[in-house]
Amino acid sequence: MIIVYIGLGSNLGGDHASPKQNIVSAIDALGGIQSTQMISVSSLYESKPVGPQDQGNYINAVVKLETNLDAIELLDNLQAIENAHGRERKQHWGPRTLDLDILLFSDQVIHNERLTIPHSEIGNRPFVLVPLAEIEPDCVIPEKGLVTDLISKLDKAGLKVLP
Ligand code: A4P
Ligand code: MG
Repeated sequence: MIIVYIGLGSNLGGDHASPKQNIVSAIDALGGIQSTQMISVSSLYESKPVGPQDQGNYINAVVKLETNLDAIELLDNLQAIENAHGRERKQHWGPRTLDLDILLFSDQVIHNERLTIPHSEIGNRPFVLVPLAEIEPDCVIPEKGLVTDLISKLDKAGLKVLP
């Protein structure tokens, strides 16, 4: 079994759901992936958008899973869950009902046409690192270092934990 961390993000509702409801529903769907178990779930966090500013605030969370899938099989499952939540791909870093990113896949470094792991922006994003550290304070990110050291270099103002 391999330990993986998935970053969840949403800043658009669908017909029947808010961004927060999209995240809650996606966490449920992640727990149902074949050959995969949910280990832990962070709090939900709200922050201003990184990238284009003419979009709403994001809700983010991180989950820890254990899986027998390989990284591409896991990505296929994540993209199916994104699609089931009304994901449309229009603008890079633009608004989305659901974004599921593989942050870490064991301690592996992967670069191919479909995957970059660790996620390319992981070191710059408090809305990823803070929930990751909440569930795994000793987490080491390959090629970047200890999650808590990375967090100490970032501006965390504006990142709010949801009650
Ligand atoms: N891909 C490559 N590596 C990975 C990986 N580790 N995990 C490929 C998942 N997918 C990966 O992604 C495009 C392609 O990335 C996929 O087909 C997959 O093969 P996408 O989700 O369709 O679109 P995108 O918007 O171009 O890229 P991405 O990586 O999802 O964007 P980001 O970097 O996640 O940024 N602000 C706040 N506050 N919170 C947010 O969550 N998110 C974004 C999106 C912008 N601003 C934000 C937030
Ligand atoms: Mg993505």
